[in-house]
Amino acid sequence: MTKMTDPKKTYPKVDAQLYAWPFDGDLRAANTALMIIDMQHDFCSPGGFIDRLGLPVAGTRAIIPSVARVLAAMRAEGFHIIHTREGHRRDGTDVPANKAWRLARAGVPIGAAPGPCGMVLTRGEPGWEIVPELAPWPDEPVIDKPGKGAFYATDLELLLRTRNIRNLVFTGVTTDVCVHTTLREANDRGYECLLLEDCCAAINPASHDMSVWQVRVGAIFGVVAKSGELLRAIA
Ligand code: TIU
Repeated sequence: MTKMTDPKKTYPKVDAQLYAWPFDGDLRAANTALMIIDMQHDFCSPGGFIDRLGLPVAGTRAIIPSVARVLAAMRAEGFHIIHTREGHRRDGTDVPANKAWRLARAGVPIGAAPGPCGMVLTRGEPGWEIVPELAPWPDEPVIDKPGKGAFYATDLELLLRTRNIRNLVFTGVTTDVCVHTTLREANDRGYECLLLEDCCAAINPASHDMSVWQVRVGAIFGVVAKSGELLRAIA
């Protein structure tokens, strides 16, 4: 089980770019969550959605140990941990027509022709499960989302509000799609966002670099650090 949180313990700021994070120095386990975005077989494993599109999963798999280190450290200090999964209802009633059409066009239709990980992006299928190295603990919320952003059509915002969470640490895949969409949604809602650049990955490394740059430049959506900086602050 998660360690009891000392609500008053304040950690030093994280040495991030463009500024030391969080902006006002209020970094506590009680007001801060680790967001682990979509570390599912569909994005990280052979036979999953990305692999069936003919795209490499080496890059998304490669971050698993770094995310696991941050997860262990934040669990040990009693921080909130929130996992997300992209996936649809088995009957397909929550799949927008254009998403279904695009995936069929790409040769990996939702709800048809199961592969080694089952039907792609479908709740309950093996490919939809989170990789075992990062498996959620029973008391850690898992947000099931039908789209790229974790705020749309989910109870994430309600959950953050009822827990008084204000700071969000972003990890997961893919940097340029679901991580970026969720980070942008969070920033607009006033959440103080930190992206850990060595704990997220895109299919295309150049797109990852540009997505990280977009956050770092002008701190337009938040700030960027390597996981070592966060681990140093909460050690
Ligand atoms: N999790 C996530 O980023 N979903 C995607 O659809 N990613 C792609 O890279 N397509």
